[in-house]
Amino acid sequence: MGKPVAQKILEKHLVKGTLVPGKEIAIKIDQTLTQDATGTMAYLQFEAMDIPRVKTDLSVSYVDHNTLQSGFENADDHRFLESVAARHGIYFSRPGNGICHQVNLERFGVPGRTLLGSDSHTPTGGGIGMIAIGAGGLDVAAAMAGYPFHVPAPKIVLVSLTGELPEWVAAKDVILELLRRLSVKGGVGKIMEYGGPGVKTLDVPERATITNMGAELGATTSVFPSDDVTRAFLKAQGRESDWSEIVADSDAAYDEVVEIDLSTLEPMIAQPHSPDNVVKVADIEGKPVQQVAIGSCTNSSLKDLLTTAAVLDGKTVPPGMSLVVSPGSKQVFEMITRSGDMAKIIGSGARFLESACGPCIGMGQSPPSGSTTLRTFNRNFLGRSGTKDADVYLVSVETALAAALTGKITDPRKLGKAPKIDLPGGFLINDNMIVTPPEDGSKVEVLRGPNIKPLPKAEPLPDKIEGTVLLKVEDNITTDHIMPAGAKILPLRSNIPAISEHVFEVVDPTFPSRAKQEGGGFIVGGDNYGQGSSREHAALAPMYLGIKWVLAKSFARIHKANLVNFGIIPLTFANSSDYGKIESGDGIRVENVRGSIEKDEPLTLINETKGTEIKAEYDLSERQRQTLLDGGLLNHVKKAVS
Ligand code: MIC
Ligand code: SF4
Repeated sequence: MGKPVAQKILEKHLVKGTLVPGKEIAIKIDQTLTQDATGTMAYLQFEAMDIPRVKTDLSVSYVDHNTLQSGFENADDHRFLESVAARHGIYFSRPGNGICHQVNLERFGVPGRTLLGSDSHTPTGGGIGMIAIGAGGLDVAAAMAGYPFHVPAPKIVLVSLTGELPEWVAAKDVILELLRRLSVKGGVGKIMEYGGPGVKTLDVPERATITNMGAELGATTSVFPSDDVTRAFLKAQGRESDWSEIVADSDAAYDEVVEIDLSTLEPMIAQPHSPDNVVKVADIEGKPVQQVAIGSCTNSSLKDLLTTAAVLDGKTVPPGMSLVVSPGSKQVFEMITRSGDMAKIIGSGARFLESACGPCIGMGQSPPSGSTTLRTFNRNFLGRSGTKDADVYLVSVETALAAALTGKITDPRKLGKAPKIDLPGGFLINDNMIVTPPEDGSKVEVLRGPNIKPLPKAEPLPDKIEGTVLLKVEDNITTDHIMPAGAKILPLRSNIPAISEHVFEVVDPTFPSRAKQEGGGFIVGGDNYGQGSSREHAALAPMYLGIKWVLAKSFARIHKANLVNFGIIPLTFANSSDYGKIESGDGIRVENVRGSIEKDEPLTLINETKGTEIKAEYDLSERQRQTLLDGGLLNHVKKAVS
């Protein structure tokens, strides 16, 4: 039987286990990436492992999330990151050089390799045929220390593409259509592999838009074959020697197949407040829009910016509309500046930001109260923009531009003839914002400012756990609910005591004070608890507040792994109707916790308030159970790599 692309790459990297869906495997990691918001913690954890130099082929540290520097905190973090990178053999992409996923694709990604990144959109690398996976910072630190990455073996789903995208319909519409069909849970436990004759009609930036937003499907990762299109892209990046062909065998077997005829697609739009709340743009045309934002790791490639310039050329953004543009990388920024395309964008009245995440993570450009904003980003979770009552819609660059020019939601096909964008045969290559680490970093001093607080430690699991349910939440709770980001909170990422004060702020601002008062407690959740970002702070800060377990109907992959990494037990209901039998405020006792986890047996939660019992299960590998018993991954890895 022939093999899919994903299977070929995974098999080459398999260290432990077999590719039986759902069973834990361990894979060797070739490359890692971090960004500043998760990176400070990842490097503090790496330091705690006492490994002088990273053991990967390549590790890169990016600064792209926290670049506002409205206080000393961000700047302290950047200085720490730059020095810690030099000390341990890590490349450092300086602030201003661009968004991690965009730059990694342009300058470092290699087809057929594995990439682990402390950011959920790391699968962007699948656009050039990598197995690129998002994980918590601690997992990335462990990979830098040479520890393999553990993940449940995914199913491999073929997304078979036929036809060609019509004018004004974009790669973004492909992934929005998939989200419409499959939902934010549709990719859980799966790799989405793209194949079929339609693949060759999509260039690498378009492929990367699709693999990037596969994260919103909950997928483990997404991957395109490495073919002639990939080769042309790498050649244009001066890296043709990094190319190798990796295509699926003609008789490759897949666990599932989804078919999309590109020629039948229309412009799509994700409505508030979930990326899968997708309809056709044509269905909701006419709604007034006050802000449009173009950028983020999903849609800030050269092609996206050239399209923006071509559509805006000679036009004016109308009064009442704010259009803001952020290019994905310095390469893109410099190229549109030199070519004069930037002048076309500025000339229309657009506002320019530096190459960074910016408004995508609520770092500035929050929209007005009660307004509508169309963004080319990947997430529209409640409050993420910084304005809780704003309506955030997710769209392609083309649909964003149609709204920017008309002031209302407009089908871009009404803009007339679509511009034809040809990518250059060669990109402008200037890696002067990437610092190569010295051969010997042992003398480099690591610089820590007052914002870098020591790492809190997880305690080994006790045998008896007693406490109160502090919060009960519904389905699809995101890590943006658990540990919000934005300009106020993001600078506290290296300061766990301070950031913990904001846990569940958008859901229940009393949560941190109640947790402290009670000396910890528990959380009850619905389905897909912890979807979205990879931020381990959504586990680390609750751990700091004394949360011992979360009982949910189901968990998102990265968050579940993060909970285990920080010694919090991810429990599921043996009987999901028991969700109704446990409320916020209930006092719960669990006995024989260690003994049960050692033997892989379910736990009985005794609800002392209601006088009932609930059976709670957990689906954890032996390694994960041992990790919990040891008091988190840091202790566990220290043992394993020493
Ligand atoms: C996001 O898009 O939510 C982030 C910010 O990039 C996160 C990482 C983080 O919280 O630092 C992600 O997607 O993993
Ligand atoms: Fe940055 Fe937004 Fe991409 Fe996250 S999704 S990496 S915040 S641009």
